[in-house]
Amino acid sequence: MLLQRKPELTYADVTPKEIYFNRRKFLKAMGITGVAAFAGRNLLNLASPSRNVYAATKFTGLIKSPFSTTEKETPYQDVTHYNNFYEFGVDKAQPAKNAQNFRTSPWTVSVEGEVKTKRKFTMDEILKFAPLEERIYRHRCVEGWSIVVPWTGFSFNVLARLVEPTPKAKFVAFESYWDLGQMPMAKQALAGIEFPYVEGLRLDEAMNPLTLLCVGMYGESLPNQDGAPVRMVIPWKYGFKSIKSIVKIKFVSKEPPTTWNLANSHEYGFYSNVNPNVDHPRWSQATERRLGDIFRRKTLMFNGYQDQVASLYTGMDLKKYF
Ligand SMILES: Nc1nc2c(c(=O)[nH]1)N[C@H]1C(S)=C(S)[C@@H](COP(=O)(O)O)O[C@H]1N2
Ligand SMILES: [Mo]
Repeated sequence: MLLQRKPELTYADVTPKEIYFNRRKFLKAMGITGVAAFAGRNLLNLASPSRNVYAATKFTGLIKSPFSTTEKETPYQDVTHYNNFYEFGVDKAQPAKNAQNFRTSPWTVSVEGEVKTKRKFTMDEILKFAPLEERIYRHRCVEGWSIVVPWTGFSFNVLARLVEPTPKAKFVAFESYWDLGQMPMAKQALAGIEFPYVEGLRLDEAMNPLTLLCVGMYGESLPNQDGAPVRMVIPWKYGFKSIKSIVKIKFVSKEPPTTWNLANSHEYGFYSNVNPNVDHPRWSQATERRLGDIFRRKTLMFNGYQDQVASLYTGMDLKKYF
């Protein structure tokens, strides 16, 4: 469902008075206390119950993250109409059109593998894990364009700590939703990649506080074309690592396969850290064009997040492990 930007409303504005004032009592009666109440603070559901309830959710009371850049945000229109989401077509304009009727509710994410507590989580449960933050990140696609987006979410390590990885867990494997009924273009013959879309991170990369489990952007739930209802955002890596519409998260002992590496291992490595000194065979990675800008700018090592992440790669030859 394509979002219209909505004016600021508070919970009280859209809620009948009795419900608003009795809400705390109601939550208590439902047994929803403590952490669960965070979601109540953050969520404002303006949806008609028909299709994607999350796609019409406006978040309130988001915590401002110290990890945010102060650079100018890319216009909402650009970020929602210039997308890579091959399940809905390979052209940048296609996902905004073809994902409109994508059903993202109900939705569950299965968390499995080397963890103490394997579990399936509903979106409602995920939204209650932690207070939601707004994180304004630079995001760079390997094709040479970049954006600055105010994402909504919390560190992935919150989820990881909840399910408790065992000592055997060394990597995390992610898998996207895949259904030819809803995604008729999600065929290898049409898109040139295999489905379901899969991605992976080393466990320490996944646990780094910058690694975001993302449920929204621009203060609202994710538009379908940007990976509703839940995706990853890993700001120091090329965009394709930030897998969309996640249905499975598996903690594993070996480096998991990743979609673009399977498609072309010479062009796409497992790590795929933004690195202006290592060119992609078809695109120089030295510069990038921010959507909306005319001139290109220099690409920064680790996309400018070197202070937070360089130590993850000490002693590694980043030309070899590209
Ligand atoms: N499931 C899935 N996730 C995906 C992709 C995709 O095709 N399918 N494209 C990736 C690429 S190449 C980029 S650049 C980002 C784009 O995210 P955005 O459209 O929200 O800017 O999503 C990544 N996640
Ligand atoms: Mo990308």
